[in-house]
Amino acid sequence: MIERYLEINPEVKAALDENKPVVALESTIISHGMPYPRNVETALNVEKIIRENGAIPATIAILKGKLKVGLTEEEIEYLGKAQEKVIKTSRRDIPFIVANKLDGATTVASTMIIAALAGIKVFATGGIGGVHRGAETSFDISADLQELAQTNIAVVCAGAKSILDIGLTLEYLETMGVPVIGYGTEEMPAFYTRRSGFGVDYRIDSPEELAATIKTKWDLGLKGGVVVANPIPEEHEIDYDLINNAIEDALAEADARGIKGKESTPFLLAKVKDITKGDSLEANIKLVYNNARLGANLAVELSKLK
Ligand code: PSU
Ligand code: MN
Repeated sequence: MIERYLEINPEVKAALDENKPVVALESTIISHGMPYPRNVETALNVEKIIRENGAIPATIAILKGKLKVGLTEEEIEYLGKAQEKVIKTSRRDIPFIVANKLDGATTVASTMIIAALAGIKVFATGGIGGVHRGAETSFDISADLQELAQTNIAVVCAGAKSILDIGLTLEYLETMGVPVIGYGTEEMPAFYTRRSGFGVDYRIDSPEELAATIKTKWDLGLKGGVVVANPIPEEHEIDYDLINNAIEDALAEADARGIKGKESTPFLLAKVKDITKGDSLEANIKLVYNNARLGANLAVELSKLK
């Protein structure tokens, strides 16, 4: 039944059939997370980095209603150019986009769903969605968190951005039983910065140990994902106060303009980029590369375990 909807490209399919390492990648980061043409350049470089590290990349999107696992360069270019014309697609949007044969850029939540349908275990991205600041009145909590609670995928990210309430995001993940692992750190990274002031649940220092822990979770039937929080490399970090001031300004503007719901994250990202004169975009690109590397290493180690 699912075959009717799912289209896995031959290279990814062969890799999965042979239990070779595959890393899933999302497409909202391409169409809604970065400006053209840096988005396309980044997406292609990420695929290259994954290959250089011994795994096969599988960028995921919905095109003409098909759940696509593994995109061509032309398809990535299309998503990057179309930007907001492609619909940001989270869990709730999938049936509408598919039934109407539309194009959708997949968020962390929907990329996890499609990756799991294909049999992929590792997914690398920039940052996950989370509990937004002021969620006690707005109720704005990303569907990414519920997905992490139920779908068996390890998500390698650079933590959660401080456009979110990092403390509440961690509380939510704890309630949902989602382990948050700091890669080489005891502190939850905050995307642009290595520090956030919040601790992680466990620190792990190698891809081998990471793979062993994740495999154990699933062997035990403990359903759901794992957050692998990989701090941005020091040399690419943005100054803590500088980025937090930019975020405060962006949040104030979003509030004044009544931006909410699914527009919130893309708006804040673009605003922070403008305020930092592009520095936040450079950091964003570098941390995604760093996550692609770790994602590939993790997929390689997982594929070795029986
Ligand atoms: N964080 C980023 N860049 C992004 C996103 C998050 O730094 O592009 C995207 C991801 O696709 C994530 C989504 O899943 O935003 C979360 O959106 P929402 O809060 O509406 O669920
Ligand atoms: Mn939201």
